[in-house]
Amino acid sequence: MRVYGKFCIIAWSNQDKMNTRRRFIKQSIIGAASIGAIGELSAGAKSTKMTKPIVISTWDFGVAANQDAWGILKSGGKALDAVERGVMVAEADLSNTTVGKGGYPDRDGHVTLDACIMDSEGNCGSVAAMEHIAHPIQVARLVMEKTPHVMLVGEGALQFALENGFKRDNLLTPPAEKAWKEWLKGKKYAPVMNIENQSFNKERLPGNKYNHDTIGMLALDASGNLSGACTTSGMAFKMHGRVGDSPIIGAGLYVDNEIGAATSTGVGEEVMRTVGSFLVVELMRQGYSPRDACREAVERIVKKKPDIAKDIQVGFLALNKNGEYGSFALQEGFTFAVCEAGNQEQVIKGEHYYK
Ligand code: SD4
Repeated sequence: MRVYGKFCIIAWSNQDKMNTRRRFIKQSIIGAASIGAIGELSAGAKSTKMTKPIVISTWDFGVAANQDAWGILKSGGKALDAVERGVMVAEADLSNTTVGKGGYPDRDGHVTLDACIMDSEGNCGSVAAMEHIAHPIQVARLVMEKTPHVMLVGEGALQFALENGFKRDNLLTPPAEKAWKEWLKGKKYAPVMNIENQSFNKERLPGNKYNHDTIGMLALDASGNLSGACTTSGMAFKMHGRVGDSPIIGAGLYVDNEIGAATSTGVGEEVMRTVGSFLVVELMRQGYSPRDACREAVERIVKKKPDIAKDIQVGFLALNKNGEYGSFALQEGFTFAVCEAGNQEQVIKGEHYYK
């Protein structure tokens, strides 16, 4: 149990003025490090003094993605450039059937990609249900930097990408097409994302190794600025036009440079219903540790939809301004990758709600 999360909340409720509150939270975070150091630390949580730069990302394939992000961070580069570069590794990996080219198509055979990015100044950009472009995260960044908008979808997102020099590509690889055709034989529309529970999955997605695994990446750079990125092909064999949480600012990703950043993976519908990543960041603002904030967001999902929650996976990952990180998931099996000075290839098992 993280002692300091609770400690902060109790004390915080006694503060009534905004400026006092702010000052207190800053003090709590500093205090948190020392209390955490003597308390018992949870798996998937960490409490230390300021750690920067640092980059963390969802799932074990985040290790390779973190390496590219680290290349930028270690030489003093910006968190924004690091997260964009990092998640592009997963987008380019053709063996990854849940992100970028090689991702499984929707039930009509279209590979539609979702991505978003957010920087330390509250700027953000997003694309959803976009076809034919292998690196949606780059298009999301362009939406952020070159348009007055936050989100472009479908045909409009594709048009914008092509107008800006992106190449049209066929994203449906032969293995993904094969898996889709296999799925078509059964044609059972019962999208469930819980790869970790293999026996549960076998019946619904025969022969399928991955039916989810978005990459969400959060980085704190040497200047102390946070950014995040999130990219996915979404739910395998979803309805055409279905969009999950991953490209939705506040659901799949949120960054507040005063406090911290959060991202999510798993069944997007439940994350959207609870505006999960925003919730995690707001909980950290109240003094929760990253791990406790993720846990509270998971519990919110359970409270709202207990019948759904028990059969699905959702995992949250969070990083605060001090470089402390934590995670929590509904089910066993969620992992995340951490890269920091002296320890660049860590894979950590997230704690989970259902035992
Ligand atoms: C979605 N959240 O489309 C994404 C999928 C995912 O791990 O994260 N899978 O709902």
